[in-house]
Amino acid sequence: MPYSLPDLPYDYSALEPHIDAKTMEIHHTKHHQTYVDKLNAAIEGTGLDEKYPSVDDLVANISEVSDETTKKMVRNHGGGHSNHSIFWTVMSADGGGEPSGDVASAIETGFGSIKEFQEKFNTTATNHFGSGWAWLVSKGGKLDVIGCANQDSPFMDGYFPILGLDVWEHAYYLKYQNKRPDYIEAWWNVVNWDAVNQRFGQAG
Ligand code: MN3
Repeated sequence: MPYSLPDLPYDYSALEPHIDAKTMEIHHTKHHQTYVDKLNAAIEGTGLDEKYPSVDDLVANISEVSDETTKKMVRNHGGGHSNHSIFWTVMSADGGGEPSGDVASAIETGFGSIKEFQEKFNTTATNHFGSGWAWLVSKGGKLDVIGCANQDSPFMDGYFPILGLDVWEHAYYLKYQNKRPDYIEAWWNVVNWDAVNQRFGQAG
């Protein structure tokens, strides 16, 4: 079965005023939909969607795609589909505040403190050159913060993505224009720490 656009778990206006409704609507219905459509077109007839019903598994196994053109499409559009599907779920109208639960303890162990983690994440997101993402990831039980170019997925490098921030201009330009740091600061107010804790629990 072809991949499909997931519904958002909230209204387009739910993350206001931190992320505006127009940005959310365009981001979901245009940008994310296009990743899904182009991924489906690229893998049509390959059976990859049958072998990997979860796009996360598809991008984690991208090395199995031997045709270079198809591989490039899976990298860009499969990565885009996976990244955005995670992104929507780690935000919430009831988000923000301090992390809690197991992920909070792991962050304190891994980075020294919540503050040091957020500083590292902010620096990675702010300084990422061009389009891409900042991620809190897990590998072998160890947390790290990494930047990914374009729509590259942490799964492609063996990481499990726990929390991600889209720093493509399409994610913030309508409201924040060139002020990416303001967008990053506002975004912490919508981080869904319950969902982040759930993802942390799923990480290997
Ligand atoms: Mn995006």
